[in-house]
Amino acid sequence: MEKLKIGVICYPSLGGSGVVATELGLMMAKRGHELHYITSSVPFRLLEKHENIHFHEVTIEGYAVFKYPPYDIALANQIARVIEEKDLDLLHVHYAMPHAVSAALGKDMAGSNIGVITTLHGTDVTILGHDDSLRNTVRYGINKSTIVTAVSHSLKEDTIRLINPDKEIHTIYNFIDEKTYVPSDPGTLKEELGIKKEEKVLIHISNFRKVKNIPDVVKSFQQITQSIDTKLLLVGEGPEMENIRQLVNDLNLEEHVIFTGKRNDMAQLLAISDVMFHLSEKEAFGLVLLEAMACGVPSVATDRGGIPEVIMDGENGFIVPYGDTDAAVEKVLQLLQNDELRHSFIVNGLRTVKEKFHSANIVEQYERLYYEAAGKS
Ligand code: GMT
Repeated sequence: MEKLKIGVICYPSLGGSGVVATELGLMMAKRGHELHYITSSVPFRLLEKHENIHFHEVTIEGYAVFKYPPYDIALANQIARVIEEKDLDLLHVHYAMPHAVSAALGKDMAGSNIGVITTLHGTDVTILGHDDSLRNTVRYGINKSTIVTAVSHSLKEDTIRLINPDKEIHTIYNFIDEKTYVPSDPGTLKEELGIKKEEKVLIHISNFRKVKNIPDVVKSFQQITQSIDTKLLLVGEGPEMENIRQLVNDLNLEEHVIFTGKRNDMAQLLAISDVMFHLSEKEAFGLVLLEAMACGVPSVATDRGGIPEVIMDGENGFIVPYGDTDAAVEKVLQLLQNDELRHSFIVNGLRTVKEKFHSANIVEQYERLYYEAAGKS
């Protein structure tokens, strides 16, 4: 089949959607397609040079006349330029706002009729779809797309309920790079982080936003650490960081909670962890839960959004009702106190990663849509 020239628009550093956009691009590039990232900065995994991957930075001057720099317009301008100069076959837009709207404008500016695939990742619908001032714009961006995908059935249903777009929505699950996310030898990381060999480790990885509901993680952990010698690793950073630090201090947990900040050695951090702990209010998929599963770490997570599509309750992890910290404590303790149970969850989880979320299978689903959007199927 003819190889395609694909423009990719994403947030290079905002959590899972940027990771998925980058990993998908790397896998498409390996299949011989030419990828053109049109973003505000180079996504982390693309900092080193890769064959078939190119980067077109979106820059914007801070003119005094603007209260807010018009990034969406600068992005549309760059999209139009790249469509023309590189003769793109299609655009793949990750996260609807403002990317799907900028893509529609850029395409129009270039006088082009190339296909646009928009992948919905979560908060572009579940938060922005509740905002009266943005809902119509999200719907406009979706309706202007040639093909729309969502990262879980739950997000597809939320989109229909909140946005009611004219377009059909295809569910394509997220995936992970199976070479990076594998059970591995923890080496000396536990000691380096000041954790005793016999201590158990709970891990939470996120961008510290309100929807991640980290206060429930910390409050539950306080009870857990009273029963079992445990450390809590809080990995990442974000707007809620100071509030969480304050809560940790108020609960006198400073000795037990380790704030690692942003890290690039996720597989190693997971290698020293016993349970992944996520009590989100909203979560369209929960990429970190899949990363943990692939590294042999079962999760205790809430019944929200797409989480139950990743975690099968009682099989490869535990699902607890959102806000029910007693249930969360009970399930974590079960996993920490019962090695046999934890082991069976690990085995089932590794099977889930292979059977339900295998990258080759997911990448093929996207590739089929790429050819369809490019009119070359
Ligand atoms: O909320 C985040 O963590 C960021 C956001 C993003 O744009 O990366 O995450 C969303 O997309 C991820 C990748 O598809 C999903 O794994 C997350 O569940 C989703 N976050 C929410 O829905 C809150």
